[in-house]
Formats: sequence, structure tokens, C-alpha cells
Amino acid sequence: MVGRLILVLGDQLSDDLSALAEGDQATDTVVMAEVHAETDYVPHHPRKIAFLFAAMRKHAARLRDAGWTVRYTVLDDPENTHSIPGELLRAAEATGAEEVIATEPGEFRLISALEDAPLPVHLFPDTRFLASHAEFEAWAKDRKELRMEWFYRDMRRKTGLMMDGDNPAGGKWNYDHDNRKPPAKGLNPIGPLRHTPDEITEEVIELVRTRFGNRYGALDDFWFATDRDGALAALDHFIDHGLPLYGDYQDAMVADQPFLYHAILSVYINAGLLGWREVCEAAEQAWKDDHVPINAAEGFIRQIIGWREYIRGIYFREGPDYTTRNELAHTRDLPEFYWTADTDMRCMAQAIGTTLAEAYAHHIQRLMVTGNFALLAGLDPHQVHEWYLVVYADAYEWVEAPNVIGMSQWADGGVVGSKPYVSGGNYINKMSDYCKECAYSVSKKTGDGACPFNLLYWHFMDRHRDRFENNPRMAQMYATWDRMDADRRATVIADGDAILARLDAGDRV
Ligand code: FAD
Ligand code: DLZ
Ligand code: SF4
Repeated sequence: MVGRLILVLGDQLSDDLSALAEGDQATDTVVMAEVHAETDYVPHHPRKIAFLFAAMRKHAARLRDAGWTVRYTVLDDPENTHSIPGELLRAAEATGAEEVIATEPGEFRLISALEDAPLPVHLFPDTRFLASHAEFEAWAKDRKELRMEWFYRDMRRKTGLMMDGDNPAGGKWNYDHDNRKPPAKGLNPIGPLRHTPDEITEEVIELVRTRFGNRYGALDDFWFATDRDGALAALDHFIDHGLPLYGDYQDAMVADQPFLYHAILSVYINAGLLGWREVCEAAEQAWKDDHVPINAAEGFIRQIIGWREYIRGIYFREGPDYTTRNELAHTRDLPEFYWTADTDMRCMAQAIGTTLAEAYAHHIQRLMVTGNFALLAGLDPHQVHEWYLVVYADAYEWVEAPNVIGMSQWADGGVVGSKPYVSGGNYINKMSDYCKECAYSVSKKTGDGACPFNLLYWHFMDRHRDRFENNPRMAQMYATWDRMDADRRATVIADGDAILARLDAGDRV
């Protein structure tokens, strides 16, 4: 009997993949492929490619050990067609298979490529997520506003995580109020678990260095885990060392300490090396064991079964045109310093520097530094979206786009966020130690050396007044703006224009 092909993509490295559950080890062939269509649809950070290729190669070996026949195409295979449909077709010709089973990819681009493939592809739901598309749709369909908090409570009830019968453990659903501490002096986080590359990983690093070394982003000192055991060790390490202070310092930023108490697990979870349930249960157990406070465990679990699931629900509900949305009609080109970190704004230099070095930045750096600047400066959201998709090791469109187009750039007109995430320098100063050694002065609101975030904040508010002044959550800021005397307002706008003109001219900012 001629078997079928089972497609396993680079971010589908899970034992419990639906396509594998549908398959038959006796007759079917697993197809995995390193292809340029995936490495080049945007110029991914070399670290991200090295992580995925090493993890894919090891996962292929794991599947073989588990009894599967695996056909794996390496990047340098001279016969490589360099596209997923092309590799499926080649595998079909070699095996005689006439159909493919696959788990739904996390990107519309690849879903349509499979739908258009020259042989039938049957897609199965990605059951590695807590909420199915139908469940999210049922939750969303009659609501005026899709607020994450309500969805999250349903997910708590559904999973029973941190529940006390029908009530939230500890009496509150959300302890976010306790999770906004500015950085205390002398914080000394030990950071993520660093793995020494083994032979397979070293080989992949060399391949990536040769083939993609001219891209933005560093490859040296590679330390990501590239298999399930390593990812599990990283989870244990986070629960032991990071989670106790995770909640407290979730929003804090400290120069030259890019990881603080964050999990650094999204890279593993999104590739399939860890599952949502095991990471949440580990956090819940740590709280039950009195190893971590409730605000830490609840805060972490909310990110996974709340934000992560909600964000995915939004992507699949909003559809393939989501990444083209531009509600605020922003058109400015992405400045070169997003690729070099060469800027006098210390907060931006830190966030972008970490990003280029590690393919990582934590949430507040992504949202309130690089994202905030992009929104204030009116950067084209599509270019901003592509930048985030390129530079982060955890970026796949299903998770990156709603975070960028929606949460960060408000380009979806408020589907994700009821108000834009914008702030002047004060917020960054409160939550970080960046400003004290910055070339700009955070306390200066106008004139030479004034913090660009201060100038651009009011510029943004002023130029989008028609849209936001009736938003009750923004009314107070417009009242503050209106209380400033007219000359001062004119100076702020003129100084903001000048910064934007410098950006447009490619001058150093
Ligand atoms: P922690 O801060 O320790 O959080 C724990 C886990 O919660 C993460 O591992 C992640 O799985 C999950 N999580 C937290 N927030 C979110 C969120 N908003 N959406 C989805 N999952 C979340 N996350 C990605 O996984 N891929 C992306 O491409 C991505 N792009 C982003 C772009 C912008 C502009 C913003 C504001 C956020 C983005 N995020 C993205 C969400 C978040 O910043 C990262 O998940 C987080 O920084 C990953 O690091 P960590 O594992 O240390 O997370
Ligand atoms: C991101 C990525 C990269 C860089 N390379 C590959 C690859 O060569 N082969 C593969 O199967 N998957 C790769 N991926 C992950 C896919 O792009 C990912 O499956 C889609 O973006 C859907 O989430
Ligand atoms: Fe950033 Fe302004 Fe602070 Fe400088 S002064 S680090 S530009 S917020």
C-alpha cells in the first residue's frame, strides 16, 4: 500500500502534532525540509535560522528513533527545490505518495502555498493550542470589544489552572497591579540557561554563517537549546531562578541586563519544543510549593493561556490582510538604526543592540521602546511588522503580527488595544536606568537635547487628535496638552517636526 506524506514544518517540532497522530508509521513518510522560501521570505536573523535548522535536524532524528520514516532535505542538497510544496512534490515522486497530511501552518502565506500545491494536502487543526479557531470565534463573535482579560478568565476556568473551585486562587483573577515595579538597585538575575552547542548545532552554525552571515544579527556565542531535553532544562532553570521575581520586574528594563527575570521560553514554545500546559503547570506547582509568589505564577500563566492564545485567535480571525492594515496612515520609512543600533537614544540602542545580538528583547523593550518609537514617529507599520518578523527568534506571523500591527502600532484600528501604547520619556525613565546616561535629557521637553520621546509624544497626540480625543482613556492627556500655553505647544510641534525631518534625512538621532 502506498503511504502518504506527513509534512512537519520548522515550528512544528512537537511529539503530539496532529498530523503525526493522523499518520501511520508503517506506511507514511515524514517530510522535513530546509528551504530558501522559508529562510528568505523575510531575511530572518541568522540566530533564528541556526536555532530552527539545528532543532529540525534533531527532531528528525527523534522521529526516526520513534519509528517514523523521515525524508529530510538539508539546505545544501543539490536537488533541493527550496520550497515546501516543491519538496513535497519531490518526495511524492520518490515514494509514490499521492497525498499529504499536515498540521495547519502558523501563517496564511504558507497555508495558501499548501492549498495551491500540485498534490492534495489535508490540513488538520493545530491542537497544540488551548483554544481552537471555533472556540475563539464563539467567544469573539458578539462582543463589541475583544479584551484579553475576559478571554483569559474563560481559559482559566477551562484549564482549572490556579483555580479554587469556580473562583480564582487567591481571590483575584489578575495580579498585574503588583507587577509594575521599577528596577531596584543591585538586581542580579542569573539569566537564561546557556547551552553549549553540540556537533550538530556547530555544523548548522557554520552552514548559517556561510549562507546567511551577511544578514543583520549576530551568530557568535550561540546558546539556545535545540532539542526537547534542553528546552525542558531551560524551563526548570526559569522556574527555579527567574520566576520568583518574574512578576515584580516584568516591566523593568536595566542597561546591559537584557533578560532580567524573563522566561526566554517563547523561542522553544513557538517551535514546539515545549507545550503550554507543561510550562503553566510548572509555574502553578512552584506557587503551590511556596517557591514563588502568586503574582509571579499568575502573571506568567496569564501570558501563556491569556495573551498567547488570544493573540493567535486574533490572527486567524482577522485574516490574511491583517499585516497590510494601516489605520493611522503612517508612511515613514524604518530608520537605518533599527538595523544597526547606532543611535544616541540609549533606550533604543539598548533594545535594538540586544535584539541584534541575541534575537531577543523582552516585552517592554518591544512594546514601550522600539514599538513606542515607531508609533510616535509614524513609521510604516508594514515595515515595522517585517522588522519584528526578521529579528526575533520567536517570531512567526501568527504571534508577531497581532502584537505588532495590533498591540504595538494600533494599525488595526483598535482590535487588540483600546488605546495606542504611546508614552513620553517619563515612562521609560521610571521603568529603566537608561536615561541617566543618555545623550538626551529626559527632563527636557523642548529645545536642544530634549528627549525625542517627549517631543514625539505630543506630536503624535496632536496629529491624531481627531481620532483619539474622544477616547475616555486619553481625555486627560488632551486636557494636559490644552493647558500648555500656545507658544509652548507650537515649540513642541516645531521641535517634533525637526526630529522627524532629521529621521527623513537619515541624520543621526
Ligand atoms: P516572558 O515575558 O517571560 O513571558 C512568558 C511567555 O508568555 C512567553 O514565553 C510567551 O510565550 C508568552 N507571551 C507573553 N506575552 C505574549 C504576547 N503578547 N503574545 C504572545 N505570547 C506572549 N512573542 C512571540 O512569541 N513572538 C513574537 O514575534 C512576538 N513579537 C512581539 C512584538 C511586539 C511589538 C510585542 C509588544 C510583543 C511581542 N511578543 C512576541 C510578545 C512577547 O514580547 C514575547 O512573547 C516575550 O518577550 C518572549 O520572551 P520570554 O519568553 O522571555 O517571555
Ligand atoms: C522560520 C523558518 C525558517 C527560517 N526556515 C524553515 C525551513 O527551512 N523549513 C521549515 O519547514 N520551516 C522553516 N521556518 C518555519 C516556517 O517559516 C513556519 O512554519 C511558518 O512561518 C509558519 O509558522
Ligand atoms: Fe530614551 Fe529619552 Fe531616556 Fe534617552 S532620555 S534613554 S531617548 S527615554
